[in-house]
Amino acid sequence: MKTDLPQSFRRLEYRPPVYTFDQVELDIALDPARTIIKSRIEVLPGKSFEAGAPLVLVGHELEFVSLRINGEAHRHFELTPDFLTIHSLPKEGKEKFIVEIICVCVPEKNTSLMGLYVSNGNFFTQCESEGFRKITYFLDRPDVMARYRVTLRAREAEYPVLLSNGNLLKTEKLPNGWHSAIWEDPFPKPSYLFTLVAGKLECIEETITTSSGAKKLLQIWVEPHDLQKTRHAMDSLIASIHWDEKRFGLELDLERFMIVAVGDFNMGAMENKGLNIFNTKFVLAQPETATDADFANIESVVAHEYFHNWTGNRVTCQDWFQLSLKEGLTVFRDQEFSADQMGSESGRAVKRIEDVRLLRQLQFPEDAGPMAHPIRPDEYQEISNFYTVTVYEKGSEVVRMYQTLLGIEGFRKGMDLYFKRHDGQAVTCDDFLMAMADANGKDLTQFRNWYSQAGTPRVKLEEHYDATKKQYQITLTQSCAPSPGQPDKKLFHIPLKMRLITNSDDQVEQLLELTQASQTWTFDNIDERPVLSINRNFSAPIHLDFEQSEADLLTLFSSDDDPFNRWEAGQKLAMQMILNHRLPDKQLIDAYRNLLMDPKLDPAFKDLALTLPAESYLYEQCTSVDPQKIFTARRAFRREIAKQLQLEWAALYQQMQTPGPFKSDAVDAGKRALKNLALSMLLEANTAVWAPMAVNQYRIADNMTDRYAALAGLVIHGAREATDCLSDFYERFTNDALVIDKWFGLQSSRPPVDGLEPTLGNVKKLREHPAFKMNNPNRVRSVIHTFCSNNPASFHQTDGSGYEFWADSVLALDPINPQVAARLARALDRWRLFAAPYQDRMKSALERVAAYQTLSPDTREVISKALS
Ligand code: 0A1
Ligand code: ZN
Repeated sequence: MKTDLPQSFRRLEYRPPVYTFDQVELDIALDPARTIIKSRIEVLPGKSFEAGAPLVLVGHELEFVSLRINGEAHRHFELTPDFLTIHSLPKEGKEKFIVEIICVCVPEKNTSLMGLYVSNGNFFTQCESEGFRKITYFLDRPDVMARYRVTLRAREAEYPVLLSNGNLLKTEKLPNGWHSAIWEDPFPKPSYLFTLVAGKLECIEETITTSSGAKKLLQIWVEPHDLQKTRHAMDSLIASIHWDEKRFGLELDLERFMIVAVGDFNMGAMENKGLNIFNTKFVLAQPETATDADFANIESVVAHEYFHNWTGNRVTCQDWFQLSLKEGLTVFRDQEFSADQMGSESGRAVKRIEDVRLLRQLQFPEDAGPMAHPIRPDEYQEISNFYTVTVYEKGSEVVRMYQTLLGIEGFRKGMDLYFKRHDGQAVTCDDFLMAMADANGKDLTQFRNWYSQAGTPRVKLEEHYDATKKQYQITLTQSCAPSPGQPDKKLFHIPLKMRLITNSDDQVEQLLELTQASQTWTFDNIDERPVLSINRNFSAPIHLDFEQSEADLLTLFSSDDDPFNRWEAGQKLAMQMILNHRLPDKQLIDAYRNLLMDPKLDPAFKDLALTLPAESYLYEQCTSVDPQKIFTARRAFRREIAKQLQLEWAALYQQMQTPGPFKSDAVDAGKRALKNLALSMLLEANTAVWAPMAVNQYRIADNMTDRYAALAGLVIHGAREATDCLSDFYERFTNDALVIDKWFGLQSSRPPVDGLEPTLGNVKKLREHPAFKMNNPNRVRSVIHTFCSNNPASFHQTDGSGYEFWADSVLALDPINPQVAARLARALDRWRLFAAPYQDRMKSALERVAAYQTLSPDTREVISKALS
């Protein structure tokens, strides 16, 4: 019977597979209109096997052609849109048997970009999480790990390059202009790590020697015209390989490792074994076309995918509820790598601040909204909706807390034990926790609650100083608000790094472990009232409720030796004032000035210290958000800093110039960041006066960071010169899709400017622009997602026009690409947090989308959870 109720999958319903696969042979004849897939699978009884059990394979949007078992045509099967159920197996399935299936798929019609698809005339696949079922009927689940041998066939003139996982065994010319390549992957893998690529591509390559003395071939494959933009990705790959050997003793296990770039991709990149597929955005860069942020992102995504080779591929997930096992751990590893690449302690701190900013801007709202879920979710309807900032970024924070609790060496011991126990297996988050606990003899029972509970814990802090006893006390009380399906929360194990700042400088950093509802710590022999620096380096991902005086915050902001907390104190001061509609007072302006002019401080740190908290983070501090009021208060606060420090900004703009040839290192990138903040502040202070300087920077820039920053400053501040520069930018870079994405994105992100047409009108025009393509995720994200998720003051209008645009866009995108649509659908998640006029209109827009009968399961889950 067909039911319209969405199907839910539950973690506790996990059963090991009934059958499992040993060797898998695929023979794929590639044709955009009709690709023929022949599979030959060795099937064995699995852990849940019972004699006579049918073999149930999943398949989606496939044309079934034939089935053979042990070489004979087999008729005992049922075929439904999603399953091929095979009955009457030889010897009741008790012994190994061979299944051979032929089926067909249509890559050129595949706009979902899951399974096998065509992008700019070339073939690519995306199988995580459940894309392999769109290529052939299979046990498409991560705990079925098989060895693959793959034969690819295609017309040679159109598809000269044929790639798949592992090692190339053989290539051959075939009749009628076809050719073939046979690839074999020596490592057993789940189907989500399978991939193939075919087309007109070229590569740069390098040979390196790894720690054991083995030679490895590294290749980066791109469309021929992009070849000169691959150097940075290659350097990042080599650095990642060496870093993983040094930090974790993990060596590349394949003879060759390839990266391929594709312009149509739903996510950032994918860690397929030995053949990573990347969104072009995270591969292609040269100074003229990519910003410093792009360079840094490429370095971290290349590292992330490479690190998955061990954390994800060698040891994979038992089921998709365990996604954070590989993702949280791998994000932690890439964050640590990028921090080390900064080349200094202050650089490490800058990276940490950037990561925490992102967490608070994106993950804290998620954790407080209708899609809140533990890093190891208990239930999902569509797993692709759970590639979230919670699973990734909060997951990484949880891994970081092990390191905080166990120390760097203890953490390494835990990692070593994890690989010793589980190499080649599909395991759970619990297995990881047990490896950490056993390797260190530490009881981590209560730490488990970080995996099972959603929501950001709150820690309330009360301090007391007794001058006569020379005693200082702090009391910490933890709580966590209810989240969907979790009304009551258990206590968390929260590691808090702290230090008492005193004039005598005699206190050292300590680690407090908050495990009870409320705990008090007493510090003796404290001669004068100290200033508390707590949750240093953001040791726990919590909300801290601590009414620290402005005087203490100013002390921390000017002298805390923990750079994270120094930054944090400044953020807190600014946040409190903005939310109270206050402008920065003289003391704060003086503190900003001293910080900006301190020659010992890293320019990148200064840039972050003077960057105000994001609007989305400010929303989370309120009970009834008026986005226009918050925008106005934040902007007024910023303008005041800009005006009061205009001389300093002008001086910094000069001091931070980086003469000589362009260098993309962290030092010069930090200088550019601060210089461009100075430019933006000058434009904020007086647009008309400073616009010519911005135009000049735009014109003479030899790199995209400076050119884009100048253009952005002009656009965002509504300078009259912006129009000409925007046209010039489009013409200069017409043929570079990633730069044109920036052109679209910048216009969509323009906040309201007095006297200018609201941004929505322009966004609608951009959607009609000949270069706008609804089936290219990068383009869609740069126009639509940017407007709906990254331009709050333009999006949230009392007339609801932004929400209507959102609803129209979700409905238009959903039939083309459900994953990209479902992500856009999340833009209204926090609707209940807003003041009445906004909230009512958001609800109507959500209901309009919900009323659509034919929504994809992806979008349906997001919308129905938002409304529930
Ligand atoms: N595992 C990848 C993320 C990823 C997930 C799903 C995809 O399907 C569209 C693509 C990529 C990572 O963590 O990098
Ligand atoms: Zn990942």
